Amino acid sequence: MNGADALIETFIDNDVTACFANPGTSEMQFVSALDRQPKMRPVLCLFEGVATGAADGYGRIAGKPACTLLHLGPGYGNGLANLHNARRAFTPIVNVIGDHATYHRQYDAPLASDIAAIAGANSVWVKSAQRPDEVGALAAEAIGASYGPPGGAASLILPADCAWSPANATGPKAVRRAKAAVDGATVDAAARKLKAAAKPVILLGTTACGEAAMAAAGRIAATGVRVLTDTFIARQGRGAGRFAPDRMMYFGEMALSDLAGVDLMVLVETTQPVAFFAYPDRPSVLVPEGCETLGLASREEDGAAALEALADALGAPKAPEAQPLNLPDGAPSGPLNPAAIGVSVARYLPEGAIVSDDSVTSGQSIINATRSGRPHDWLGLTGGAIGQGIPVAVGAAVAAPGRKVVSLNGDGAGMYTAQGLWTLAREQLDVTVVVFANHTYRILGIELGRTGAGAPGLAAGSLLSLGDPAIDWVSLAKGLGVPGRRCETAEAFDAAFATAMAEPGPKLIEAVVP
Ligand SMILES: Cc1ncc(C[n+]2csc(CCOP(=O)(O)OP(=O)(O)O)c2C)c(N)n1
Repeated sequence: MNGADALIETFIDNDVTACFANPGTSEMQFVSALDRQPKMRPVLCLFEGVATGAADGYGRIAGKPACTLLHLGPGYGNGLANLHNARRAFTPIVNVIGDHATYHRQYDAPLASDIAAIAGANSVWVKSAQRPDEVGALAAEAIGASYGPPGGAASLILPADCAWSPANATGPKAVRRAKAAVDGATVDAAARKLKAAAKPVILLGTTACGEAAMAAAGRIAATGVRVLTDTFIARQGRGAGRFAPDRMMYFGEMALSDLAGVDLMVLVETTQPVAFFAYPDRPSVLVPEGCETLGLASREEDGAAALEALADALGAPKAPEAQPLNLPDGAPSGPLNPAAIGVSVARYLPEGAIVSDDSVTSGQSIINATRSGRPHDWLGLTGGAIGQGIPVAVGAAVAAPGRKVVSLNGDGAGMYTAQGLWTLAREQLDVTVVVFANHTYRILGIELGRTGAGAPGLAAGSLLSLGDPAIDWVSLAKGLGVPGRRCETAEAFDAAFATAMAEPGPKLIEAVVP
């Protein structure tokens, strides 16, 4: 057994069984050790942003970490944006970052960099092995750290000599810390204040949107208290039979007008809401003036149990408020636009589907249309770094064979990590990729006005348009092994989406929208 074997054995002993990888020379021992441990599923990703996004999607669905395999600082750097999204989703992930052999570091070879510094800012835990014998123990530590609470990416730096030298031990079972219980006095105080408030709301953070928390929140909503979630949620069960909270609006002024008159905001596993960006003369903090904020549970605490206790303290009914099944009456027709696509998605999205959403301005129509659809899970863009729609779908599909995955992407967003299409084909994952081909960074056209930057001239417009040359998604997908179709009418999309939901395997639909 060498250090790489010890690492992989420790992963398997701790139920870490998927590895999203883009290897290099320093990771060759890890690659070769995979041949000796068939329980680890290696998934090749042709860009590290696909590997890290896939690990995020996997963790959100499986509720346990996958590992990534990344090549020194540059490999980690390529994967950073989707690790940033994972950090905001609190997803457990273990990054294995290969490094030069310990004795080679002093020579500052071309691929050398300060990996601990590069990874540190975005990791809940970062350590480098110094000896092969400690690799297993460090792996167990990393797994434990990735679970939090709250969860996140732990980064284990693996020097090549620690991987290739003999190792005498694998690591132990990882220690998982439980969420702390919220004390009864805090729950009682929240109940008293909610009863006394004229217009209270409860705001759920991304880690307080699991099944138990949502059911408890749905009970509280049945007493007349409005429940909202943060704008982007890592994983939210939606559709028929589920409680459907509102969500904080994306644009600050809309959020504040939506919250007008609110005098109490109870925070559950989140912090005070703030605007995504600052704008001249607009507020950063999205708490109405005069509104009191009250923390019920922090992210380290058990918000679901606290909500349950709060529901009891408020005398809420046992049954949560829930959505009925309400599907569209008929097929959409005419010009293709996000609203028509929403109708088709709601018509055919099967029960148990997973939606990976990176659809930017096209998304709201699909979110609205599927609110009363068949039960499904929605994976949102928690960190605002676009380019996760295809990678997160890769990981979700690996985590949940047998569930249909739909990946919704702006055409701008999709181009960050289009390499993920190849992994969909290679692994024959049951993922339908929809690309909203509006041939522009539409949101940035809106933001140009909102930031007071004025109307775009020729130069500014050239940084927002994707139309020249127009991206041919069907050819791109074909080149990467995924069959694709271009749809220009509502009827064509409806038919293509129906087929994609009925047949297994990867598919791409280029939806030409305004
Ligand atoms: C990693 C990263 N780079 C850049 C941005 C800035 N950004 C936000 S939205 C956007 C364009 C989105 O365009 P598209 O996906 O086509 O969606 P549309 O706005 O047209 O709906 C860009 C570049 C970002 N959020 N994240």
